[in-house]
Amino acid sequence: MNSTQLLNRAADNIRILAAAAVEKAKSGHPGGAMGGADFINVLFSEYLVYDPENPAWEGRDRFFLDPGHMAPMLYAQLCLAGKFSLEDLQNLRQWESVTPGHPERCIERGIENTSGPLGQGHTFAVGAAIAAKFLKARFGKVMNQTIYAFISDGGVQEEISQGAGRLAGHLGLDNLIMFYDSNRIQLSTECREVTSEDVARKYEAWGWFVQTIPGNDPEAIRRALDKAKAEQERPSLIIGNTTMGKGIVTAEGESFEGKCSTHGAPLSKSGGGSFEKTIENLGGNPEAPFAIFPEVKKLYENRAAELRQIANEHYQEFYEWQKQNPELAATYERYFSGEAPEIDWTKIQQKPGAATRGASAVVLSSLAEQVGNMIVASADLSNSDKTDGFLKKTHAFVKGDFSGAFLQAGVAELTMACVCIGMSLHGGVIPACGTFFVFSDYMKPAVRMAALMEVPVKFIWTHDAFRVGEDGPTHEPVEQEAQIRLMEKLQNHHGKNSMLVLRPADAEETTMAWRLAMENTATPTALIFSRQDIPALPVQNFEGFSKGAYIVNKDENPEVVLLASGSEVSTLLAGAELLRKDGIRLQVVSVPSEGLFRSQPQAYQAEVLPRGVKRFGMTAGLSCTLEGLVGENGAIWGLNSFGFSAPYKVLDEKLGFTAENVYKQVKALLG
Ligand SMILES: Cc1ncc(C[n+]2csc(CCOP(=O)(O)OP(=O)(O)O)c2C)c(N)n1
Repeated sequence: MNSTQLLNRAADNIRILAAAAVEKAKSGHPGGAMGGADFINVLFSEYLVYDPENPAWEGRDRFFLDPGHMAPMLYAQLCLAGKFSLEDLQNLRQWESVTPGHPERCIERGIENTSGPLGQGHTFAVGAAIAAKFLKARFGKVMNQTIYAFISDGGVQEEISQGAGRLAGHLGLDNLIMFYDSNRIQLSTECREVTSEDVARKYEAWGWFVQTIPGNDPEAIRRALDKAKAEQERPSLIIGNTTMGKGIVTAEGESFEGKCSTHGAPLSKSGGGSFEKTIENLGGNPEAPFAIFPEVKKLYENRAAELRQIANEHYQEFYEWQKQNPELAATYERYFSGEAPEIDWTKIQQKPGAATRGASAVVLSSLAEQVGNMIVASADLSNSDKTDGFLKKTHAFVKGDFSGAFLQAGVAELTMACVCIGMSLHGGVIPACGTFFVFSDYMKPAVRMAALMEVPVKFIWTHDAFRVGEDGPTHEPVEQEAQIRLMEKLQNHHGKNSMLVLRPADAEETTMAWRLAMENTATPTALIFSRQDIPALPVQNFEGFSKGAYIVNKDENPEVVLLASGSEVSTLLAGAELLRKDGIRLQVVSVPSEGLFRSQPQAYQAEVLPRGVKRFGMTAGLSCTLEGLVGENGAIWGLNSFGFSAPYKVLDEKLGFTAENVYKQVKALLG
């Protein structure tokens, strides 16, 4: 056990490095980082189990940071652990540095998740804890890792904490330990100005084991961590009453702790704190603050040696287990390979003319049998979004039993999305989650993070258009498709479309959509499905689907190209019949993904959308959804207002989504 004096010295070292990095960058957040240093130091020097030589080791404990603005604390801690250099800290927030303004996922350097939008980080941890339970139920003690999370006032206030807290408590995630850095200060106010809730009782009511401690006291932190580790029923919350900006003093040497102004400004700009005096106060050299104290270096060298030994013991146990369970071990390797699972798609027999949500259920039912590490979730709509196709072949998680593979997330779309992202970040599992497309609005902040982190979560969104009908405009997505397709236009840092968005036009296309989703291990995928039945397309070979757009049928020398995604393709086909009777030559195109289509060679694009030929697009979303494809020499029939409450066939008539209107509009276009 390390002496309290040494632990305090190490925490002061973190405070110095964090404050110095922010000072040098001339921007950043020192106050919270300085207050949280004691917890993270005890965690990393005595508890967190990982392999210094093999950062991606599947059996490692994970540390999820929620307040990404506390990046200087994490970087400083990881610098002590040898994952960053002092020079890296000096480059905080600079172009191409490995120390960006908020931490970005980098397993090699010990960063499990990108954080910044408050509330999401700790919800990822809940997802990771569920994934760990799922894997433990299959592989036993080789999956014994603990998931740690660090949350601040901002994260506790974010609404998502309700969903995360409820789920973790309900599912009894005793492998989750969260530290709440309660410094009573936030960005522009003190916490007491915006909240008077009793956080401890709130988490207790959700079924958590809650301890409240002095959060800058290493001995209290250690005692609390020991108790949390021993807990066998509930997730743990350690509320640490900490001091914002611990150690900050003025030029006169008086305390300048507990001040809002140190939340987001270098000490020299905090309106009272003195950088030099603070570094001195913390036992550092203001002339050369970027230094690791020799005794702290030794502390972390010793810990690294211990960790190597601990990891080796785990590896020995693993090899023993592998020897005794070769098949299971091969499955384990496969799950953690991150590669697309092998799926026999010929086993999937679709019923022609089904709604694409129903066709999705057919696929999910088969995936439940073929993909042992798939986890599907629904936000209380499993029988409507048809994720129940999967559920019928398995069972939902319950406290103490994670042998199933379905998460009933309750009515909490953002939580569900973040939990699925967290499962994916953990590794070893393939998560998917479903709800109505209109509620993708509730999930967008998480979708953006999934895209940024490049995690292959599958988002299943059904009830894709106004054909929800009687439920009325609140439930009818209009602008959602245009919104989510922006993510296809946005590139990730690997130069790829940050998301794959697919809206299939019939049951067979739905199988193809799922196929692309399962093969896509590089980005998240959106699958947008219809509520209503759709006639089968007159297509024999659906391979063109994987190019993002393809010709469904064509006449020689077409005068006009008709294009759409989803059920509007069938409406175009019906309109095409009427137009052909007038001798008009056509090419009908299904475009499940504009982003994917625009990634194809020019020659292919020109074949599907020949230059100089007029185009007519139809979309149940905003017209702008198709603008990029139709161009200025064409016309688009879209829905440019909110929807209305009526049976969907009436809406089709009233809103012009009929064969007759296609005929009329195309005739007008051709003049
Ligand atoms: C979703 C979201 N909203 C707003 C912000 C901007 N923001 C960053 S930190 C912060 C306040 C954080 O207070 P606290 O969590 O107590 O951190 P501390 O002041 O202790 O560093 C806010 C509002 C954000 N990062 N994410």
